[in-house]
Amino acid sequence: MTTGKILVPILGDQLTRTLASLRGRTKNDTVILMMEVWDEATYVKHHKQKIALIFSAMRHFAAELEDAGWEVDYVKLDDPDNAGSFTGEVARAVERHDPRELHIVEAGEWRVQQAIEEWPDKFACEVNILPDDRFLCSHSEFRDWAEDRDHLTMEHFYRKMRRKTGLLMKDNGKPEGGDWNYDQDNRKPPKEDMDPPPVPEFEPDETTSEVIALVEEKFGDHFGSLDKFAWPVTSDEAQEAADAFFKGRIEKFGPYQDAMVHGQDDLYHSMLSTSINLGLLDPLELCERAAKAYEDGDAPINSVEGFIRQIIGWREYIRGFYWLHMPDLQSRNALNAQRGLPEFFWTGETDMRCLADCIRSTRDNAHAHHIQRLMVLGNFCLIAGINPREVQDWYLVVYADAYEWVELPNVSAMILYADGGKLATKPYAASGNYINKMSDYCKECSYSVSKKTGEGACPFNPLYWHFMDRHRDRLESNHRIGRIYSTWDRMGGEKQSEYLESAQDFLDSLTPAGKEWARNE
Ligand code: FAD
Ligand code: DLZ
Ligand code: SF4
Repeated sequence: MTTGKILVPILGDQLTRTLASLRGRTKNDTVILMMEVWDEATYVKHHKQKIALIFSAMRHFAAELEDAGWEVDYVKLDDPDNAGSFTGEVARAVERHDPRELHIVEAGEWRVQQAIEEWPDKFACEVNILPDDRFLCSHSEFRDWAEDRDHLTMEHFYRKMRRKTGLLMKDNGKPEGGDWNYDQDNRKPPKEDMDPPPVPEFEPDETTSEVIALVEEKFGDHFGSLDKFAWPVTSDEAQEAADAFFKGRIEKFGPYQDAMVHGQDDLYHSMLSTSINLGLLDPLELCERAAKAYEDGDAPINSVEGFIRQIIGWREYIRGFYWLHMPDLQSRNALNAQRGLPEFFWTGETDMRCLADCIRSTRDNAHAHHIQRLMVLGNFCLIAGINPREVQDWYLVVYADAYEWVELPNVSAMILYADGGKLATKPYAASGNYINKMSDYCKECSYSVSKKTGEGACPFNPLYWHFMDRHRDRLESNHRIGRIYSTWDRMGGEKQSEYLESAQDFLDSLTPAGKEWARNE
């Protein structure tokens, strides 16, 4: 019989003071374990800002817990005895502390959860794996909802979450404003004189600066730049970032959600995903604040509803979808896309101005906003037929908010249709016309968006038809997209050949990237 304390490992994306494993614990009976481990930092070659953000936020969180009187055993990456993995570090901690029990909140990622589920057999103490109740919808609730449904329509799930939370709901059970969804008001193209207030930037303090130096030293060959590191790394800073959003940007969040402007990386987006995913901000509290902004007349319903839908709708749905379809989701390739990811995704060196701008923002900020991820980068990968595994790796590496539970469904199912259509009712394929409508990219691009084929034509134009043509068997019967084939047929053989040859010439000109960018293989 051990007389030890309770060991509470806290993972890098569990930085929440009310975490289930901390609730109800007493300070004199608990040892908190936090670990910077080589395996997590290198299973893909994460953007340097992503590693710096996670390590800095972890170190700040540990310091806050210590200040509050908790015993924290913090293992740094360069500790010479560091075992390099969560399991190895927990084994060392079990030896050091001889705990009577170990309490851990389930992991966000399937890969890590598999390792944790082996702990009860590996360690002598009792291991308690607790649900992550920072999410509104548990795994079993999502499974129950998904059961017997042919199609997992997000809108239906979202309405269930609206009823469950009461957000934007009237006493009579009807949605506030009369509609569940105000997307029709939220597709405004950018205006010339848009001037969103700046997103707060957080100057690296001593802890962050130390971590930045560590990342430069150990992960110097990883993608991305640390020069503009300005992420919130504590819950106070994250609150400040949220305050700025609710004060200056939520009002126009809705209408300009899908707009893109060259060189303007944030527009009216909240820029809160890194803080939400780390656990520094409570997603439900943010939604309650948004609902209050509507009640107080500070923001219109279309902006507030749009923001709430992204969080209690999309974010929760994506997580449920991930756990429902793992591990198969990782290897799905319904459209049999086999082309390698082009090298320019890592260098940004392309004449396509839209892609170059999105990749620049990604490299400099470890961020690109939703419509850039979906309709520029994602749309390109879809219609160019890039292999899903390479696209998944890229998205997981490059964004500071990327964890597999949220990245993988967005990439595999939302942008690539690699799951065969369980999430999206149709592939999000678009020609240059869409990008031209929603951005100012095309005006100064060296390609011409109005030119459909041949020299100088926007590559999205022929690629779109090449995609439609090569997947005709699968897509023609899809009621949301099938009608497009009558347009294609009306073009006639000569025009069709021009499209297909232009697309093929472009695809043949692409240089594939080496695997070493994403993985240590
Ligand atoms: P806002 O535009 O202000 O939206 C508010 C919040 O809604 C976000 O902070 C986020 O928490 C949530 N949200 C919005 N859309 C989604 C979505 N599709 N899935 C889950 N949550 C959503 N988000 C991540 O957090 N991590 C990822 O790795 C990630 N990968 C993506 C990959 C692709 C291909 C696509 C299309 C989207 C991805 N997203 C991901 C969703 C979305 O792009 C980001 O959450 C958003 O850009 C973050 O910026 P923001 O905080 O300013 O978001
Ligand atoms: C992403 C990441 C990185 C780069 N490093 C660490 C780490 O060293 N220690 C840690 O606790 N967490 C890290 N993380 C976040 C984890 O990958 C994340 O907690 C799991 O993926 C959740 O399943
Ligand atoms: Fe992108 Fe085509 Fe527009 Fe150039 S013309 S910015 S490649 S959509």
